[in-house]
Amino acid sequence: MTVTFVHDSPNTDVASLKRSIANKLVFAIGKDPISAQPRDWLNASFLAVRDRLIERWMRTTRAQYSQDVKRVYYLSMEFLIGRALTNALLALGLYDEVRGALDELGMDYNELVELEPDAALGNGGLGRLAACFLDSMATLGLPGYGYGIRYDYGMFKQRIIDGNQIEAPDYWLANGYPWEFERFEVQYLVRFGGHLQLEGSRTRWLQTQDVFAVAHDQIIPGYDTTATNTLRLWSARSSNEINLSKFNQGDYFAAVEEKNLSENVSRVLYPDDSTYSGKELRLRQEYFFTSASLQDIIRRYRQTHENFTRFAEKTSIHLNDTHPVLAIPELMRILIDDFDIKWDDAWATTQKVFSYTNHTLMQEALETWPVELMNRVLPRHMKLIFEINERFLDDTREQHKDDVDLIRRISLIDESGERRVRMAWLAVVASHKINGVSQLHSDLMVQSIFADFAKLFPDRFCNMTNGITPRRWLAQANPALAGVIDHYIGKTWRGNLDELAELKQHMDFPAFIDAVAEAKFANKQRLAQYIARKMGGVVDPHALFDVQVKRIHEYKRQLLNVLHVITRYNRIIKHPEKDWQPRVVIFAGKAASAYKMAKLVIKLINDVGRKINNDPAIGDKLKVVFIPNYGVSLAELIIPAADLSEQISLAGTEASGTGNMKFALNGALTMGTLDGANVEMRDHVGPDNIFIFGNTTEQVEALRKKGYNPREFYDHDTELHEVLNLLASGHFSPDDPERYRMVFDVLVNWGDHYQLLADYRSYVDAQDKVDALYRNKAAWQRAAVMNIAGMGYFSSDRTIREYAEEIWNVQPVKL
Ligand code: B1N
Repeated sequence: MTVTFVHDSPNTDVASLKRSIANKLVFAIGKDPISAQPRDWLNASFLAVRDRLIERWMRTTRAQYSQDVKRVYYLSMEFLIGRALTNALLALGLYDEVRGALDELGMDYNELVELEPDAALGNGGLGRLAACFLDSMATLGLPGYGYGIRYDYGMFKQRIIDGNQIEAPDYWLANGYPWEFERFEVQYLVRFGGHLQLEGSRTRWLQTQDVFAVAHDQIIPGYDTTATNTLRLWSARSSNEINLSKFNQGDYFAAVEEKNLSENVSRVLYPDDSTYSGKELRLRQEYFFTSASLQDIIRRYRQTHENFTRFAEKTSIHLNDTHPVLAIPELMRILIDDFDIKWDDAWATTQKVFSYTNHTLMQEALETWPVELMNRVLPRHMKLIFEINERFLDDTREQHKDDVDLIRRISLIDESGERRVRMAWLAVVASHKINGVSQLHSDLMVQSIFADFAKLFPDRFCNMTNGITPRRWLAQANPALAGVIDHYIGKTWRGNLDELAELKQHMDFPAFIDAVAEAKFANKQRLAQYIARKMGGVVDPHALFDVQVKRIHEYKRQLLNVLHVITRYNRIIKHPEKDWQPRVVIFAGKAASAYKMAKLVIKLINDVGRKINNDPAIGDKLKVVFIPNYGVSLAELIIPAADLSEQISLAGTEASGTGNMKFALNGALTMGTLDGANVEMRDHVGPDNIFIFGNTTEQVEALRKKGYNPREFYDHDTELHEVLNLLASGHFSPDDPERYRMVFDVLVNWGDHYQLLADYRSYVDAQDKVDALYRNKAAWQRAAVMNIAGMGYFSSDRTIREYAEEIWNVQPVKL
């Protein structure tokens, strides 16, 4: 039987949309227009827009089935999606129409969109990259699925009280989330604990504690295409609603508690970025979503295939860092235990299916799980990992005689102390491709953490430089600049960002340069208004906006930025008569809740701000602002308003960075080290249009080898000396003069791990060059345009095309 379906009101003119929204309000939300609140109108708009995505979605899914396409599954613990409404409207080309419809209904679009919660199911760059990748996969028509966890609580909300970060839970689902479809019928059992029983050659995993994973789907629209993809997130549901025997014995609380405990696995996102916490619940989360995803992937494959011979031909599974690495033993388990497939065949399939992205070289981020814990929580997987390891080490021994030191280093089990499983090693051994996220990072990766493996498997390692979606990060976030660009080169850059290079041809038109400058000024006014409204501070949009927004982490060196701020403050105090270039230094970012030093840096920024902002001798020459609760939506407001983008991590520590790209795309100039993707950005915008400072990775390494002594810099640079002394003196913390003693010690006495003092002079000198160039308005604007024009390469469309061709071997679906 074929069922035909047509939307009751498929039209997309203002009148039809108006009717749809009103109908949704009444018939889906159940509200009388007379008493409806703005949030009801917003939800009605979501539903009306969602209706117009659904037909595309179903057409795409049907086409994928009928063409028996190869699918790519992107497994990620984090998807930092942000808001969905404007993104969907721009993808559908219905932005003006829905605005118009709401206008006629008496609602203000700008006010309504602010009510949509950010889907903040991620920490920072890694999670946002996954979201940009979903956008690009859909836009390119690739059959790509995101798989992750539907956390009840996303990234915590940050409040700043007396200069301190205070965390509050982010219950983003409080008002419902009309974008998602809950799939009660798509449920898988995920098992934990229990024990193993051998029956002949067969291993049985028995007496487990089980939890259901329930699917929640979100439509991912492609831009300017009917191709539409799915993000499927798993939520935990207790397998035995409540423990009836306890209930019957009268212990009501114990009965309900068990249910709660098992459902905790999808309760909350771990707020750690680039670090690793090693908590049992985290391991359970990792297995929970990879197991459900694998079961779902296999179910989908088996709808059209009888056996596994073509599984690898039709399936690519990408591991976003090591967090989903348990998918490897999980696939082996399913193939061997559930489908009776021989080890060698199962392993060959596994190696063809998996690929893995490494996102950091930092030791503290590398996941290693104690064997004891793995044995307790996932005994079958631990056993499989041991066997994978044994076979891998045997093979290697054969080829490399008995290099025992090599074997010790590459073993999947770290035996140096408490035995631990090295998840990154497992990912490398089981994947056919392993990539870093910028050229520098990929080079360092094969020289450092994966040096042994790069010798064993040289063909597996490659680079995929990160990118960002121009739809959200230019068209949506910066309509003012997007409009100017449209006027000069047309609108198709949204789908082909290389076209921005055409802007260079207009460089000598003062009208063009002026229009770009006017857009920037309007964005700065917009941000200044936000700062005034939310924080009560007054900043002048004519000043240079110098912005560092990202997670607070020592390696990102927000503290180096503060040292420059204090330097500038000292200079102004000494020479108030000089003609200083006014600056507003803007910070935003969250600190992991247990990260003491990062929290102290937040306090310091706020203390320094309070002192400087209230000093009449400083006035408008220098302001310091910390904007609370940084996230995707705030980034869309802040980044378009920046003149200067601070990308100042110690060379060799930031794998790529993606904020750096967002700023340059919006016409900010970069103040950066030769780290991560900054290196490639310099190549694309030209060395004259970027401020590069500080030691290179090689110099950092050499300094470390020879024995870096920060005190030499403290002793020999009088300006630095003064800044550090002022910090330690309690000048910025009269209420607690000792507060920043530790900061001084970290830098001067305890080794200055991230070499701030070594880069200080070069940084401050580069900041002087910024002031000089900013005074030459025409020269600055040209450099800004060269940044915009040079950013085509950093579209995530380019990145995803490279993954599709070089790693996944997937083609677009034909529609
Ligand atoms: O991934 C981004 C890069 O642009 C950044 O340079 C990099 O720092 C970031 C453990 C991480 N690396 N590692 C993480 C996140 C959460 C977690 O629990 C590690 N994030 C990055 C995209 O490639």
